[in-house]
Amino acid sequence: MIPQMEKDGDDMKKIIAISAGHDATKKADILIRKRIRYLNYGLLGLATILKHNGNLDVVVYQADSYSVEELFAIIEDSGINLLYDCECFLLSIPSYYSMSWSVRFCRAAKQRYNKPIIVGGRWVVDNHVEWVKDQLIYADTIIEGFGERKLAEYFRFRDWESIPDGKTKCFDWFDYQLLYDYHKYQPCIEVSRGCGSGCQFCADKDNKRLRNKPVKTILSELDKLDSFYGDYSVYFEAPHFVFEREWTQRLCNSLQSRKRQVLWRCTSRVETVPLDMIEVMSMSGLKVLDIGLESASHQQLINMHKTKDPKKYLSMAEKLLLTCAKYNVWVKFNLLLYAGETIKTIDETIKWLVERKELIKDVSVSSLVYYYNMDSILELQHFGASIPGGESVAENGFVNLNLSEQIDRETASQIALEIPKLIANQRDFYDIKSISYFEPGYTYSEFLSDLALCNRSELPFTVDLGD
Ligand code: B12
Ligand code: SF4
Repeated sequence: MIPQMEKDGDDMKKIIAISAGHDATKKADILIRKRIRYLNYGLLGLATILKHNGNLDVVVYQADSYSVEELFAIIEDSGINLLYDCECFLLSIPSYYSMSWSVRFCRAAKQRYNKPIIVGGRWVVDNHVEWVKDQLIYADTIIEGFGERKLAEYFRFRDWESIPDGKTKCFDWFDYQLLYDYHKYQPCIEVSRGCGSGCQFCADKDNKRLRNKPVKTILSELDKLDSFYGDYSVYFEAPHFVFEREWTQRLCNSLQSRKRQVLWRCTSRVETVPLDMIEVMSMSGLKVLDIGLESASHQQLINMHKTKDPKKYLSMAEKLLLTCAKYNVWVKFNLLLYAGETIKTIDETIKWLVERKELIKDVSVSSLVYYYNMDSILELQHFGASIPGGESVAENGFVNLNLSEQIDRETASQIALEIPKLIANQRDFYDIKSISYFEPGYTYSEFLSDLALCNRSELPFTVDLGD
């Protein structure tokens, strides 16, 4: 069904765009987790196009860790009467972890308000529309892939064919004022999409990377942010930030000549960061590099198709650490416990990290998850991984795998919690999250008060307060 936007008096009815929540964890550090806000910039970008290219009235709400009922209450409290003011719901599902929340949302929204519900989110929906339909029986329309042009067509923009396909272009900007409570989210700027570097565990491994967006577009986005954010840092979003040399030089020069200096952060690979440019990047505001190191075990690096030459790879990682330390850029490593992991491979990784502990600000460790939209599981099984008995990926869209006979998934998740404690204390954790993740204005002393109520053994850092 294609809606005609209804006019109610002079007011056009609103499109209510929702980023699906995830089930609130009962984890011991829940108070701190609630201060970390993951912005669904894919949805905010779509809303910006609906508003500014289609002249539609749209508001974005992030469900974060709120229940469906809490979210409805937040929307109503913000002045929207869902029964009378809402034209339709757009639901963005950012990962399979949000599926169960989405099932509850669709049921409640349909039964209570009976408005069209349009669902998207390519990491979940693509190639599994039938499965998603079976789960979300109250959803009206499910849209695969990038949403820019498809939503323009759905809402009958006169010039919908002129809206670029998301495969070919990033968002030009985000209108943060469309996001309810935007001041609780640190802003980001999308720089590139896709990657194609082939890491076996990653959903973006075969997607072509777009070249970095023009520096002048980034500068105009920063100017907009200056005008309505107080103190802020910015995440330059790209699944794999590639430092195209001339482009990076231009970006750094431009950032340095701005009146207001903004700290920035991005995610990249060990081999991609040009060490001879760290100094200039640091001077331009680069504060955190998130690096997908993934492992320091030679065997595991090869298994996950991260590199063919682990020795060279780890020596590059070390040089990167030394250079970043010299120019006061924090490095956070992302690590993945992968198929075929053993006590020996984990020890190898831990030893490498601990020997360089003073140079590493933090690590974030996860254990292999098999998602519905990944390649066949055969290669993972060949390395010794298995789906725990009685479970199947079609149940929830993901399964936490046993990594090997030696390391089952419970052991893996315990190890994933222990490794960061060897590297980071509460100050490191606070520092690294305060760039781009914590709610703006969340102070260290508020963090310490929240920390006092947490169970220390379950925190991903040590607590070192001299008490
Ligand atoms: C950047 C990123 C993040 C960012 C921003 C997320 C975001 N949604 O914008 C942050 C750091 C917040 C993040 C967090 C997480 N992420 Co993440 N993330 C990525 C990454 C690197 C790129 C995402 C991206 O391309 N964004 C760019 C925008 C433009 O694309 P998009 O979000 O897909 O939006 C487009 C379409 O999906 C569609 N669309 C979206 N919503 C809607 C709604 C409608 C109605 C329609 C029609 C269309 C539509 O149109 C959009 C514009 O084209 C990917 C892939 C990778 N290489 O690792 C992983 C990835 C998406 N993340 C993943 C995961 C698991 C997570 C976490 C759950 C991690 C965790 N365990 O905590 C959290 C979940 C956060 C949450 N609130 O749910 C997985 C998802 C796996 C899966 N299939 O479920 C991925 C694929 C990585 C992987 N493991 O391979 N992530
Ligand atoms: S470099 Fe990062 S984004 Fe690219 S395929 Fe590997 S894990 Fe995915």
